[in-house]
Amino acid sequence: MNMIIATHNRHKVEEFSRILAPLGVTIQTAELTEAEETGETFRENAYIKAKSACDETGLPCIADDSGLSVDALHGEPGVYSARYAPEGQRKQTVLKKLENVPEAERGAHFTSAICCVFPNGDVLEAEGYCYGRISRECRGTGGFGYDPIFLCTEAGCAGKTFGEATSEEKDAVSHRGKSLRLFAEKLENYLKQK
Ligand code: ITT
Repeated sequence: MNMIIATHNRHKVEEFSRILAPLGVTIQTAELTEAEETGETFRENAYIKAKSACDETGLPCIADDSGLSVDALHGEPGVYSARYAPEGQRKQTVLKKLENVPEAERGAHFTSAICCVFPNGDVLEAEGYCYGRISRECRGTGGFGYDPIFLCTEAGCAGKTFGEATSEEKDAVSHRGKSLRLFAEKLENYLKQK
């Protein structure tokens, strides 16, 4: 099945294509108006982005709203992950805030909320989480966003930041890998019922 991805983040496009292609879903990009993310949850914002794109194109559209939640910061930056500090200063802002926080209290997780809106109004949703800790400094050059400071603790990637992990290692355990694989399963069931 072909689907439009409602994102302005090229790294998400790459991850979606990588994860969904083997599951039979082909992703296409489109010139879309940037929807205002007024939701208070990842789920609400994913719906806002997918719905706006579906209204604009008349085609099934899929969106991801995601972010990093840091335990010692009471879940910040959370839904504000993309707006937490000026571009280029976000990782350092988190590191600075955690400067005096001991190892045992540096827990964090990523969330990915996926939403797909169909022109008939049907909605498919899925969420995924990935757990880890915030490192003491940036490590690795792979991935994007907060990847170099997210020290994954999940089997298969444990001990590496997502910046140090290969794409395959990240996809196998990441929030987006999990949400998209769950989404693909739901899509298959949805299409069978049609
Ligand atoms: P779109 O809304 O256009 O999809 P965006 O980057 O603004 O792009 P979000 O509003 O969902 O997307 O913000 C997510 C932010 O959370 C993203 O910009 C990163 O800073 C961070 N983030 C999400 N997933 C991540 C990942 O896999 N690795 C590192 N950082 C991630």
